[in-house]
Amino acid sequence: MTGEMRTVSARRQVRGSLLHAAESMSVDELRALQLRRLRWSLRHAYENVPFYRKRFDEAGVRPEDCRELTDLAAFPVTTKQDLRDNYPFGMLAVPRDKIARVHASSGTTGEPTVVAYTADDIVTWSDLVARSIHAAGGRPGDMVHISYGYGLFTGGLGAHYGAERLGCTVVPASGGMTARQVRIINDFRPDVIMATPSYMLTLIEEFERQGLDPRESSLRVGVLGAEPWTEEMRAEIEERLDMDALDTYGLSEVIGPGVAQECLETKDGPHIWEDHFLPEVIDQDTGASVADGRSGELVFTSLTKQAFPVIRYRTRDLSALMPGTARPAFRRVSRVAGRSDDMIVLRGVNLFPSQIEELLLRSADLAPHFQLVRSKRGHLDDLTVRVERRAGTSEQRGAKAGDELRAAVKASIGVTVKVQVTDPYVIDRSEGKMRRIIDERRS
Ligand code: DLL
Repeated sequence: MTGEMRTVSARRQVRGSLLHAAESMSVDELRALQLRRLRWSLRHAYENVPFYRKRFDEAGVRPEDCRELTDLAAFPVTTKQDLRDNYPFGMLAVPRDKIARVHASSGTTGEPTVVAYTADDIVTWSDLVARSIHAAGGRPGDMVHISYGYGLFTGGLGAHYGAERLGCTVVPASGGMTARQVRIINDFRPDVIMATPSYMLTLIEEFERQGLDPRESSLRVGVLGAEPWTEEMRAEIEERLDMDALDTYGLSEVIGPGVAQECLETKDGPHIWEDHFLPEVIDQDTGASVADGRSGELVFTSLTKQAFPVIRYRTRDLSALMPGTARPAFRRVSRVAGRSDDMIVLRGVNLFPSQIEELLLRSADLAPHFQLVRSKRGHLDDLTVRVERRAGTSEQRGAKAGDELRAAVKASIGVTVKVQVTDPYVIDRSEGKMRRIIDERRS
């Protein structure tokens, strides 16, 4: 275990470039590295986590049965429920006193999941977030304003350590106190901002409220993620802020931010840092492997994590694996439409909030602030899209845009929804991850 641990944090750089050596590997080199690390990770989990030992034994597989990357498919998957069942520290693969940090996510049901890091894991994580910020266009010496929440959420501290690792000046703003954040951005003149896309909109609006032109701000690059967003939202943010907005993807159980990052030169979806995380896509119902390019549930196996290895962790995120472009050896995730938990099944039709976002942002009269309210009429489920008309749009034009949105939803998703167009500034603003769905059916 120690041999692999040492190589994990070794940081080689390509001469004359800020690219990490791994970023320019060939596919063959990457596959060989993945196999070596995968075999280590399976053994590490089996030998040190009773949960994995039991699961592997029940499935009749041993770490040494993994001779090819495809052999991983024979190993059992791990679910969020498994992590909850082992709350708080049952999934740790190192003694508690070797843990340098814990984070936790509260999840939708309120039951927390704990994740943990050794000091080496923190170095790996920092390297990967540094690599991500760099891929997005951040450079050493840049000032990075971090609006992801600090605390048990992995966003704030994950981004912070990565930005420091890259050699940036970090402004640890965290979430909230939006008026003060705008003041700080205006005064300090940061180059890069890290925030959820929905909070980025909140900040843009606050700029305008303070009489400042967001396009005049110093911000050059946004590293935006932690929630689903669309190409239309990217266009909105880039236009209103005059900066490049890049998608960043990650989840606590796998490491936090720094799992996959979109590159500035191609802007075509996040590249997965496959030298540390082996991705698979499976059919949600049958669990069978799905070929690259086909949609399904993303599954990750950590290849280098010490404290909290995850083997075939089911993310519940729906996506597809696409070939690498800007970093040719690393596959990309197609835009994550959302978690299967966020999928609304309305009279038999599946629908994600991001599909509504895409349609409503096509209207010049509707603002990108919306919520989906689920209610019941008799036995029938209803869905109301609450959306604001833009400041400057008349009530009448807003109502017309609402009618058009309803028709567009019917035409492209195939389901009838209600649309309620409100006055501007009525819908709650995001301070982090935006809650899009309000369920009134049980109240
Ligand atoms: O949100 C980690 C993170 C922090 C990622 C900051 C990026 C930036 P969790 O709180 O565990 O971790 O939530 C993870 O958020 O499974 C997805 O459903 C969703 N998610 C994260 N990034 C994206 C993205 C952090 N770029 C869950 N697009 C994941 C769509 C995303 N969904």
